This record gives sequence, structure tokens and C-alpha cells, in this order.
Amino acid sequence: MSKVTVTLPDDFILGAAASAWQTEGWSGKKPGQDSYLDAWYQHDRHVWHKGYGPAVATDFINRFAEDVALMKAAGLTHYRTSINWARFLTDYESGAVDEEYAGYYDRLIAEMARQGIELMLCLEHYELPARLLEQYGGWASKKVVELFTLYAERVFERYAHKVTRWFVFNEPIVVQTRVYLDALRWPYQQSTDTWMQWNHHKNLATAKVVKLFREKGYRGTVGTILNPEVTYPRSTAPHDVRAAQMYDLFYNRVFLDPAIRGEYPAELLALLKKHQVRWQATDDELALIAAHTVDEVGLNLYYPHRVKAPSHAWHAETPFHPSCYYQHFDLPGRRMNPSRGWEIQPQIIYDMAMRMMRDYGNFPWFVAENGMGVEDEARFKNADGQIQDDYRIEFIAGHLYQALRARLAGANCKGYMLWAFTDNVSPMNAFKNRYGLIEIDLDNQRRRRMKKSAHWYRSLRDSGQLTIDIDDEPK
Ligand code: IFM
Repeated sequence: MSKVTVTLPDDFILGAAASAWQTEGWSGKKPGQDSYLDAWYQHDRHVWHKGYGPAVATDFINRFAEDVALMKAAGLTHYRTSINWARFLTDYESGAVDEEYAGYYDRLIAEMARQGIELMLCLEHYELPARLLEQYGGWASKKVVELFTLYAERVFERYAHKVTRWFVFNEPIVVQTRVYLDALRWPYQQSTDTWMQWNHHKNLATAKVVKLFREKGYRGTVGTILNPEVTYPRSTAPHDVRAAQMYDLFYNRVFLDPAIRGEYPAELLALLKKHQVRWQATDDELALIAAHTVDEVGLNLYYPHRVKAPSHAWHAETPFHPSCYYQHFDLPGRRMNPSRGWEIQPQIIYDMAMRMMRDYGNFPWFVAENGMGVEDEARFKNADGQIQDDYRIEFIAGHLYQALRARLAGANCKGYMLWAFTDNVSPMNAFKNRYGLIEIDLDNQRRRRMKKSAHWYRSLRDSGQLTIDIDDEPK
């Protein structure tokens, strides 16, 4: 082992993230303001760990002042959350703003400014209004793209003079992949056509919102937050390498390329055609995507994804699914986070950074989410009741080091944001795996308490230096 110290650049973001539906709770929510997540929870509560879900979450909507003080104590430079589309409007068609909910954002923005922490806002973190899912099939409909743009317009009118760093989506691929491709989540439908239509409409909505923001002349930037899975082939054999390229094409480049380069990869379009995936994109829509690429991307990077060439032939009668081109592969001896079942490999950050340099012209980006969810964290409390999450400190240090190393190598990496600021509700896993710098104690009225990692994060910010033990070759 040897110790290495790296200095954080002055302009480097050291922040944390969350989302509206995972923290706010339903306090003040009006009938008809359910989001997709709320509807799923109401339909299928039994799949949510111990019955917890978005209903109370961390009650951030009532406790944000206390939480912003804790952000300050933990040394955050930036905090990212979302605005809940389902709650920001009382009428999705006319764009009537819910003054009560909007007023809460006015107060949150003011409080963050008072504490000197920059707020980044995302317009959609899965919070599609449930009513638009029922009425129009959600993002399958071009009407919903229009209604989303109207919602964005209302949000910008209200806050764009106070908040200058905007994001259209968080992980736009996730909902339709879980619902329509893999049928793992309510309403459990399998349709690759619908999956691709949702992908396209979210790419279109991104371009429309970027266009709107620029046309109105607002100060600031609009980006989007993607979750590319850094994909490694099992071996250097051409069939395994091909499997990794295919995975990358269907799950990563389907959003990265339109957002940054303004176009779908030609190979993806050819494969969708070959497999008769039915989705609709007009020439005007493709031109709009080409003309309105984002200003920056946030990248959510958690684990390496490994694949191998498929070992079984595809059944002709099974409808097309991208997995006909790959199979998942588990690396023997890998380091694991057993709570989440994700491999731990900090090198993914550096590898993604090099890819951004090589394939995307060193486009500006930052780590928008990275973190470690751990089950039953109470077992790590010391005699004073503070969670001693040394494993999280090690996890953050390892990944942050790779981001800083990449930056020294010329990567355009603007910062690192942890998922999450406090423990919060995950889809289905609810409060099972704890991600926060701050503990939410469910047995004691959701009392907040800084974990050891929150103090460490603060010292990182104060010193501006990361010191880490690096593995040397055994002598
Ligand atoms: O909780 C989620 C978040 O909503 C999106 N990114 C991954 C997190 C942890 O699973």
C-alpha cells in the first residue's frame, strides 16, 4: 500500500443528490396528483420492502430547512433534486401551477441560497403523472411530449432566474426498461416497440426543452442525467467484444448519442429495423434532436457491467429483445456489495472518462450519482449511536480518486455527487439499503443524524484534498 494525496480543483463540485419522489412525501398532495411511482406503490405495495414507499419518504417537504443545515454541515457545494411534475401542476393540459407546491420550492431555493449551496434541478426523475400514463400511455404518446414541454415552460418561468443549472431527465431509460422491456415492474407489460417509443420521446422531449430554454434566453445551462453502464466483455474474443458493443448500443448509446451528438447511432437504427421494432420518429423530430443537444451530461456510475456472447440460440417465435445479443457475466473473485448485488470497481469512472474524451469530444460531464446502499446499517453504530460507515468512506474515496485521476489526465469531469444525501426510498427496496451521508432513523420519527462519512465528506471539502491508500503490487 502507498498513500497518495490528490488536490480537488477549485471549481470541482463535491455534492450529493436525491429526487422529489424519494424524499418529499405526500404531505399536501392533492387528489389526481399521483406520479407513476405513487400509482405503482398503491397498486403493488407488497413488492415494496416492509411496505415503505413514497408516501412519507423522508418528509423532506416539511423538514427541508433542517436538511439544508445538514448539507452545510456535511460540506456540500451542490445538491441535486427533482421537481415532481405530477405535483407542480394542478392541470397537466392547461399548465395551471399548484401554488402550494411551487411555494415550497420558492422556500427551498431561498434556504439553499442562504446556506450557500448550489441547487441543481431536474425536471423528471420518474415522476410522470399517473393520469398521463392512464390517459395517453405515458411517454408512448407525442401528446405527453407536448405536455412535458408545457410543464418545463412553467417551471422555467418561475425559477429560471434563480436556478441556473437544469437537467431534463434523470436516468431516462429506466422506467420503460423495467416496465416494457423486462416486465419487472408494474404494470408489467412486455413490448420492445413501446420501450423504443418511450426512448425516442424522451430524447425528443430533451431537445424540445433545450430549445425552449435557449429561445427564452435564460441564463444558465440545460443538461441531462444518464446512467450508462460501463460494459466490459468477458474476454478479448471477437464474439464477447461484440456482445459488449451491442449492450452499449441498446442501453447506453440510445441516450448518449442523441443528447451529445444529436443523432441515433446508424447501427442501432439498422438493428431496430432488422428486428421489426415498430416505433415512430419523423424527420422533423430527428432534425430537432440534431439541432438541440445538451450543454452537459451528468453520469450515474455505480458498477461495472460484464457480458459475454449468448450461449443459446434465440427462439424465432420470441419477440425481439436486445438480450439476443448478450448474456450477463459474473467475474469470478469480483468485489461485491452484497446488499445491492452490485460489483464494486472504481475503475469504471476512469474508463468512462476516457471514453468521454475518445468518443464524445471531451464533452463536459460530472459524476451525478455514485454510492453504496448497505442493508441494516444500525449494526455499525458505535456506543454514541453514530453509524461508522468506513465502507462508504472507502467506496467514495476509491471512486472520487478515479474521477480526479481522470481529470489530471485531461478529462472534462466537473465533479462528483454522491447518491445520496440522506437515506431515502428506492423503487421497491424502499429503505432496505441505506445510501446516505445522513441517517434517517425510522424508529424515531425519522430523526436525522450525520454518519461518520458525513464528517469525512466535510473534511474533504475543508481540506480540498483526498488522501487514499493505493494497492501496490505485492513484493
Ligand atoms: O435510487 C436510485 C435513483 O433513483 C436513481 N439511481 C440509482 C439510485 C440507487 O438505486
